[in-house]
Amino acid sequence: MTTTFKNFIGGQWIAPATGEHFENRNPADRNDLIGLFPASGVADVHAAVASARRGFERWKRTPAPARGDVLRRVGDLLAARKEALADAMTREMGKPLAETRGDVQEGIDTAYYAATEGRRLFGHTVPSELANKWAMSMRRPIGVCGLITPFNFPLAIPTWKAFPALLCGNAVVLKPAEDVPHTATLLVEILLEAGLPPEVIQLVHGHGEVVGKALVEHPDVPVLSFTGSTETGRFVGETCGRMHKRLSLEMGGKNAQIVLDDANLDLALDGVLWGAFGTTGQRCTATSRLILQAGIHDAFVARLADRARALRLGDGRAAGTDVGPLVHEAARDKVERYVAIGHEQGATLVCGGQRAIGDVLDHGWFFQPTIFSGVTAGSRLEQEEIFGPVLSVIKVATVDEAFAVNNGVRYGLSSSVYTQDVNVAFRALQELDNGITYINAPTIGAEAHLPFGGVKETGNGHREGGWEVFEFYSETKVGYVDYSGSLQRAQIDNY
Ligand code: UN1
Repeated sequence: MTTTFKNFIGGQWIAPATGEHFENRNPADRNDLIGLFPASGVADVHAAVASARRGFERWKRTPAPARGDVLRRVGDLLAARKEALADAMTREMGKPLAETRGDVQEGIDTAYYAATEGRRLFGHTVPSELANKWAMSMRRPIGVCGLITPFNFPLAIPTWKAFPALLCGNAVVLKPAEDVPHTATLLVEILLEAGLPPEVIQLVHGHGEVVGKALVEHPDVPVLSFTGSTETGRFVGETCGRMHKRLSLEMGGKNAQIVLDDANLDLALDGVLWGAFGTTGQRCTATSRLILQAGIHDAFVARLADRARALRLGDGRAAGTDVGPLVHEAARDKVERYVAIGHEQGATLVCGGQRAIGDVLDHGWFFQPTIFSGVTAGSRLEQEEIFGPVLSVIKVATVDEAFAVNNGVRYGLSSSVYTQDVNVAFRALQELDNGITYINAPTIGAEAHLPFGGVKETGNGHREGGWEVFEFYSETKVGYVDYSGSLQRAQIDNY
């Protein structure tokens, strides 16, 4: 029996006005149909926004500590259901259970962090330049927030956006990626169970070109947060710019791990394997470039190839699996196109480069962990985001050259440097053009209570996570109270 899932609009689970649905299948086994999900239309988005506006009127009057209490209960429920959520997530997007458990944990951390923020949401009180006048700032909710989220962190990224948005007193319309509608459904169930008033959250499933677009273009959605490709982000940015909307963009990456001659090579090896092939390379923070100093280059590549060949591909729900499938056929096609580009451009294939086949692997979108060496800085393989298990190795002579190669791409999310030299480590923190730099750790591993985001074409200056995100989801209001009993003219009377 196939389950047909619904949207959550207007305080109830409801079928889409279009009457249409799309299939959600397990990428590790395309015969496994998870269910049918709404292929919603513009009318569904309009109904969701109208309802969210009602929800906002009520929620914005709920004291922030009480809003935080709801999120604390959300954290408790996520913790209680960690295993079931991880299983559902692996089934619909493929990464191994250890990783989906981590994904849930990131949601739990985000919930508890947001809950405590309900008792802070600091403004400032500062002295006025005039006597007997009070001057302060405070934070106010904004309205309906449209959240468009990707497949690779099906739980964590919706929580990064929704929890601070809700804590700040906004209502939310969530449009999850078509590949992971089930996890989003489970998350909304938890929000409701924790006591979030129904119209404060809306879930609209469907395709980006229809549902995402309608949300971005809706005049009653003043705040948008989007994680996805730089190309789609450009459309979202143009529309939001024209409509004067507040927008947070989190887009592509071409992250590098630098290994210098003095590095602890065992550590660097573990780091690059996890950074490049964890989540099958489908993280914004994935390591897709390995910049090696000449002294250790050949030995390191040889050891890395042995380790990469030994990674076990398979169903992420099976014990012993290191690397799951790609999320869908188009993702695997894209990886294949880049492997062809690597060959055309004269890079040397060190390992992988093929679809992974045989037995259970034939049922899913598997691709071998792939490494190219001899990749030239500036070549397409070195410059473009692939979002798959393909690592490009670039050989450099000096630290300066390594830093220049790291910075020579249009993206700037994360970077990593393996060295024992504290001076080089601190130089890297200063000089690498990324939102996050790791020393002696891989390019992935961001924690929920620090700002997450990138420079250049990765983002538009905003950060998710940490304390900064609460500024994005609230508006600064300033209050002056003059208790002098006379007209005091700022900038004039005292000067
Ligand atoms: C992403 O890469 O899309 O740092 C998000 C990490 C995770 C979040 C990554 N905590 O890899």
